[in-house]
Amino acid sequence: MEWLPSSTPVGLLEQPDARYPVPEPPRLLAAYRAMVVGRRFDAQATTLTKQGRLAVYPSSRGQEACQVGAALSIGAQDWLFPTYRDSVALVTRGIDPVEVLTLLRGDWHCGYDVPSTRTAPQCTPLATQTLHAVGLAHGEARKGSGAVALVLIGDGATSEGDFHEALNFAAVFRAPVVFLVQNNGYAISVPLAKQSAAPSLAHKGIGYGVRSEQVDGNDAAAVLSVLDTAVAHARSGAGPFLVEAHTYRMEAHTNADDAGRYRSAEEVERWRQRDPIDRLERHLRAAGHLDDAAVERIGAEAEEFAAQVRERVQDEPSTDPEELFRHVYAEPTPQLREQLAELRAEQEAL
Ligand SMILES: Cc1ncc(C[n+]2csc(CCOP(=O)(O)OP(=O)(O)O)c2C)c(N)n1
Repeated sequence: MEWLPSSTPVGLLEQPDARYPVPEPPRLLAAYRAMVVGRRFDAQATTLTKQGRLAVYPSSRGQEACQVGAALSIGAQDWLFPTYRDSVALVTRGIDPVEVLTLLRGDWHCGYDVPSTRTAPQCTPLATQTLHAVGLAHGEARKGSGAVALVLIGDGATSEGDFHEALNFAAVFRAPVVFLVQNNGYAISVPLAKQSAAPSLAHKGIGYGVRSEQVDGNDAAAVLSVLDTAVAHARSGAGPFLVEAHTYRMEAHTNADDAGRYRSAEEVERWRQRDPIDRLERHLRAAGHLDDAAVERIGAEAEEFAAQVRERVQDEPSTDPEELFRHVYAEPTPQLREQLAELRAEQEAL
């Protein structure tokens, strides 16, 4: 059955799979570089929370193959709809890393320019961005632009009604949208087994008539190859595609969470053995595409990237609290006017 996802997640790094080609070495090297830089950026952002420079940061350490795969599988004309956890995907897409962190500094709702980057603001309410992505993809199809929307979502968010409405609408209207579910095992402290009884999250697409596949989310070659297929499928007018990537969140939900309370150190260690960067590095070295000098050079590049972020984030944001009240309604409601007056009184009393 062409429509059913594979019974086991597609993997390519350790064994061939006739249905999915291994991406060419230059692409895998680009993915490796982006994963190393992304991980260093992620660690830097976590450090900035400890210094009080960022309010909160949801780490994606361990999920780099999904993050980088998402950004590299679409082009500049396509749209990306990320969640709060997808900062590494945005950095890989070429968005200024300090602009990516602007929201987490409490400076603005979104620090980057949405229309020119073709990247929606990082979405915190679970699954609402799936509907935005489908609507936008449908609009692009009607314009005949050839653009595709790729929407990122977590395992827990597939329990939300919005996700199901989005799948249904996308299938009926054959919208050019790709859903990438990063199944990282937990919705904060709730394991997948307590969230879903489906045989796989990829099966959730099938009931709606959405072509679906599951992939080893810690295998960068497989993630890229399956996403290539999904994006080509959507772009050709064949309709939406859902990819479930099996991965693991190595850190806590955010820096404010204690993951030791709901999962074992042995479980975390098992996943550390399947680290996506180590696996791609081993593959590239064995094939003669990567050596010690290149690894060192990329590591130094990642350090430099983090140093720049660190330095630039030291500048105090120029937050104007009244911005909260702008762009809400064309005509502010009486309640908003009242709240704004209260804020002004508080500011004056300071
Ligand atoms: C509509 C909605 N309900 C509840 C929350 C609170 N919440 C924030 S993150 C989260 C868990 C999400 O888990 P998952 O979708 O698996 O994504 P992950 O954080 O693992 O990347 C919850 C319940 C929210 N943000 N939005």
